[in-house]
Amino acid sequence: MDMQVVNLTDRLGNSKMMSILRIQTCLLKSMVDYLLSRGFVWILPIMLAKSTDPLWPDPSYSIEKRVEVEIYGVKVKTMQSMIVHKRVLVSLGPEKIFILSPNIRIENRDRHATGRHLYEFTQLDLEVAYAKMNDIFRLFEEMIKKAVEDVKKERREDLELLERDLKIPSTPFRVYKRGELEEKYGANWEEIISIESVDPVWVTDIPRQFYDYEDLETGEWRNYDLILPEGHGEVLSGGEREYEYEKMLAKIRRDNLNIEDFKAILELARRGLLRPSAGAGLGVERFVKYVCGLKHIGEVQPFPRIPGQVIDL
Ligand code: ASN
Repeated sequence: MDMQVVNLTDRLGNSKMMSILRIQTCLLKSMVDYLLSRGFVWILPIMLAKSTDPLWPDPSYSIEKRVEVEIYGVKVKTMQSMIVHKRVLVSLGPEKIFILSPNIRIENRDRHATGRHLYEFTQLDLEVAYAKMNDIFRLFEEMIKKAVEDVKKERREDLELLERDLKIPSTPFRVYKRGELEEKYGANWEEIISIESVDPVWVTDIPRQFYDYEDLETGEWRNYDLILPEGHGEVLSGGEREYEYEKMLAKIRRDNLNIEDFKAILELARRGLLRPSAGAGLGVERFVKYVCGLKHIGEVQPFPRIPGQVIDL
């Protein structure tokens, strides 16, 4: 799809775009209602901070540029994810929080071809103090199932216009270990499992950023991705979290990160104030792409943010 020249009159007035936006509205309302009914506190996003997600080391990102700007004589980064802020919030403030969080990740321009990457997107990002992996699994399974049911009930005509035959996912979703998938399918496991599945599947034990919990004795990472069926691929990542000072510090050093960037969260951990927690973020545009059965994620955004393609608006 050529998104270089976006004809806005065609794009925004188009009945397909209107259906997609109505479905997106229905999904967001359903998920927000679900979280509020379970006692979550709705936090507003922040966009500039000294501390953000390093997105490193992590095989799923290929960041071409990290955006830093100077404000008031201080260097800040644009938000890559609010993971650090989420951890601080559930440690000192409410124990269950969510944010509709805009993230800027300047993915390598080659990624326009995947149909799944954006350089600006929004995640429904949540965190729960003292939660474990299975608590987060059950929460997202229920929330996703309900959101799909609501769309089928309330946006039937829009689904018809998009010629989308949408299956209500069966829960609980299957859980795989990354290692077993790698062994069976090789490096391309994510794509293959996504194409072969009829329901979303959980994949656990993925070596990545310092903040996800790693069992140093067994080598197991208590984190997870959620992979959508029909080739739509990964839509969510999350994990149980590290909270011990020495361990976190050692991992930050191991990853060659700048300790200064994580000063605040390290200080909380050092004082024993960082609570154990678990959480995850669901990519809103990817979820909408799946529910609508679209080929390219750029179709979801009124003003597409496709890697390598900056439009006039
Ligand atoms: N939101 C994710 C999490 O909760 C982090 C990310 O987006 N990289 O783990």
